[in-house]
Amino acid sequence: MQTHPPQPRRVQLDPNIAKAVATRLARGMHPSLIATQLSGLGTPDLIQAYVDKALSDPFFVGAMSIADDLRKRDWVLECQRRAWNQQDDPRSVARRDKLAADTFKAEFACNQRPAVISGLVDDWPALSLWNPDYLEQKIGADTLVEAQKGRSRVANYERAKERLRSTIPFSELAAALRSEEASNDIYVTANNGSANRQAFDPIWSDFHEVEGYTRDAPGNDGFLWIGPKGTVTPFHHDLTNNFLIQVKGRKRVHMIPNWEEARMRTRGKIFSDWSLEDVLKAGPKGPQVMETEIGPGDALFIPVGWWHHIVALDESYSVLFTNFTWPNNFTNAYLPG
Ligand SMILES: O=C(O)CCC(=O)C(=O)O
Repeated sequence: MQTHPPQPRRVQLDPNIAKAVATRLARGMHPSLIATQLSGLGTPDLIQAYVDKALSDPFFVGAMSIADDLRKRDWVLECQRRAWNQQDDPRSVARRDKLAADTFKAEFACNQRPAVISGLVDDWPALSLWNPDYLEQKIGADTLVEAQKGRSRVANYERAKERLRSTIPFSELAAALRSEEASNDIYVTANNGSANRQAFDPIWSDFHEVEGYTRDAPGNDGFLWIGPKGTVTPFHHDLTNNFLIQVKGRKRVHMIPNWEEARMRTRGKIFSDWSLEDVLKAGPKGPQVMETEIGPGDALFIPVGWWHHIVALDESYSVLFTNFTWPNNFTNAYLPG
């Protein structure tokens, strides 16, 4: 007599149950635990029937092999997290003064560790010169500049940055800088860099490359972040190593290591759905957060892929470099072309 292998029980698929079962299977959860977790959606027999159906589908089984690979990679990242937490103070960002570039490269850049380095730009005229009156006089009150404007009206203002690009006379930015009131409404960001390069040319000689760290790179010789007290750059990561030099004012910085990717609620490739408040409340289930403050003359190294959230505590002027004297080409490993 011919025998047939048992056929999976036929079920009329409820897409919500199918999705709930499939995501748990892909995370490596045992079917009995899936049945317990999903008891609100159906009996253990019904949930088992969904499990059998998924595991007999070659498309699902193919996708599961990718899920297995990803779980292995998450384990590698989890090992980094645990090892990092064995430090005495895993929540603080290292500080160094006048660090030689090759020591910085070996200790921080190649190890992908964040750091604040002071004393590298003490000779920049910008440190003593930049304020709203000086900039207005050098750039011109009527000169048109590009800024992100209307940020306070849009919840996801960084994701909506293309829509919020606005052309304003420099005097409008200067007035916002002079205001005592904290505001996140107007901010000249790195994203406005190419549009503003010509208008800001008169202040470009107020700063220069950081010897040994960054190099002269035509078309990539710095980006400005200029805004009033109260600007907020929400959690995101960049696809390059960044060197954010604070010229004037203080900024509070929260950083999350790149090995926290799985906990980051990533949205739109580089943004996160976490607010600062929620991430600080999340405790050990959430990503681990580091905190520091930068002030005039500090250079903050933000390793590629590290999440950061930055609040200006004062009227603030920063210069961002990505043109290190060593390679900084990581983008095409994620976004080819
Ligand atoms: O200073 C800020 O507001 C944001 C800076 C930033 O995101 C960066 O340098 O990557």
